[in-house]
Amino acid sequence: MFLRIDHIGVACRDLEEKIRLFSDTFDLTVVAREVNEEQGVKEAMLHISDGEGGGSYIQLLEPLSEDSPVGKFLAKRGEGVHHVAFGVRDVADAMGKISERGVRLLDERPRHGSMDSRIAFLHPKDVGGMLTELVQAARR
Ligand code: CMX
Ligand code: CO
Repeated sequence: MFLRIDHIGVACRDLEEKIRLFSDTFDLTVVAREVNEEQGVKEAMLHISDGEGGGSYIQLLEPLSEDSPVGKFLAKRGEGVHHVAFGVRDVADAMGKISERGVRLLDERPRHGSMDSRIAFLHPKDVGGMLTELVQAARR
């Protein structure tokens, strides 16, 4: 079902500071920056490599408000890995299969993600405590 790891999402208090840290430490380049109001984040994608169906990235996330998913996470757990995102060929198809296997979906239908991808989240309590995102990358 999974093509590759699309990205690791990292919760940050200060996006610009963490962009400098990750790009300087690992020689990574920012390939996209956006504000996603629906997800409550200001974010940057740092490119690692290209693979089947899309690339692999580190996604740095700063919350737009304290009551957003990343805002709550920072208050509860502090900075660090927030979620793991897997690349799939067809996000709606993957959502259907995973839901039939008893895992709760946090999204009823795919939403807009970074770089025009289509995304959906799975409940962390049903995936061993790991907040999991499915990503169908935009066609290039
Ligand atoms: N990883 C693992 N577990 C997590 C978690 C995370 N990132 N966030 C919350 N949890 C756990 C909590 O610790 C809590 O467990 P306990 O009951 O044992 O304490 C449980 O899940 C419920 O958490 P909560 O704080 O009561 O509930 P929230 O209102 O914070 O909701 C969640 C949690 C996962 C449902 C919500 O964050 C969500 O819908 N996330 C999906 C959307 C998202 O994260 N968007 C930002 C990223 C956007 C992007 O990648 O593009
Ligand atoms: Co993500």
